[in-house]
Amino acid sequence: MLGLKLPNTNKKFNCLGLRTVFYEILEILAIMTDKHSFGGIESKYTKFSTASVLLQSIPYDGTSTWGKGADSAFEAFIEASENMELYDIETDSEVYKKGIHILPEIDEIKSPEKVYSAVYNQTKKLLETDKFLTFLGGEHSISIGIIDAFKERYKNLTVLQLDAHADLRKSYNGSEFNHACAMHRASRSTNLIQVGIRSMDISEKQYMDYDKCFFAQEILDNTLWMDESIELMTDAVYISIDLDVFDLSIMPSTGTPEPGGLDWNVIIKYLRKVFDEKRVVGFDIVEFAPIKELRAPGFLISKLYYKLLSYKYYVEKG
Ligand SMILES: [Mn+2]
Repeated sequence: MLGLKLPNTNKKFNCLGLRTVFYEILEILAIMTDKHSFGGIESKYTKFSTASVLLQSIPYDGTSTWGKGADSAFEAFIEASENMELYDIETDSEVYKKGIHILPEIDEIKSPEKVYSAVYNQTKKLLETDKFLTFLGGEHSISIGIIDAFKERYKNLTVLQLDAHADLRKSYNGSEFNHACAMHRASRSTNLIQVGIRSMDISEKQYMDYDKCFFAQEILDNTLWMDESIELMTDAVYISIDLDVFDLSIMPSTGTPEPGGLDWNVIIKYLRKVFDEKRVVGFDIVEFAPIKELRAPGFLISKLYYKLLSYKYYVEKG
């Protein structure tokens, strides 16, 4: 057997087993970046060629106003996932067997504009694979390039934004690609549904569609909003989850935490309904800024990620 011993790893890489040079390069990059695997799953479930799910890390943290740290999110997320049970009670499934491949991270950081282009171009390429695309930030500005690529692929795209902040500013600190503008473009060119909002600037009112915005204070004491918001969605839904949608008591590790947020069980119940009734075409989870010595938020995020995959493959109807 031909084997290639790579630096800094004990893993033997078998060059004969892979179908194309493209796949080989991706596998080599994955081993060399030594990111472990999501959930510590065996290598037979992490190969690009056979995985149903692609996980793209975009650690960009350049425009965060404070609470920097979204750039160390991926490592903390993966570390927590390695200690998580991989059997999901609710769906009676082990979705990791669909295969989860971690792509080399997008490491562009020069400017918000350059990050936007890098993310947009990479997402365009990934959309050609027909695999299920998932993204982990990084700050919320990374969603702009992703959504621009998705809306070209899926006409009539709904973007479901779970967030404490409206993120509708046209530009901020001199850039349209600032995290405070994460949903401005989506609000102009997609069917944007906003859930959990409890903080915004008065200048954002002009861009907000109040019929499609479900403010936190209006949804905390009832569940009517779940069906109401889903009725407003087109069939193809891209989900963008800013972790500050959760209450800060359970998710303090974000760039700009806000009190009065949503509970884990409420968000999970809602997301399950969305997967049950719509076709979710991809999602991102952003604004994780790990706090040293505080491990619970990493577990929440890895569980959230895994729940979304379980719903995709075991709740969504063909
Ligand atoms: Mn936010």
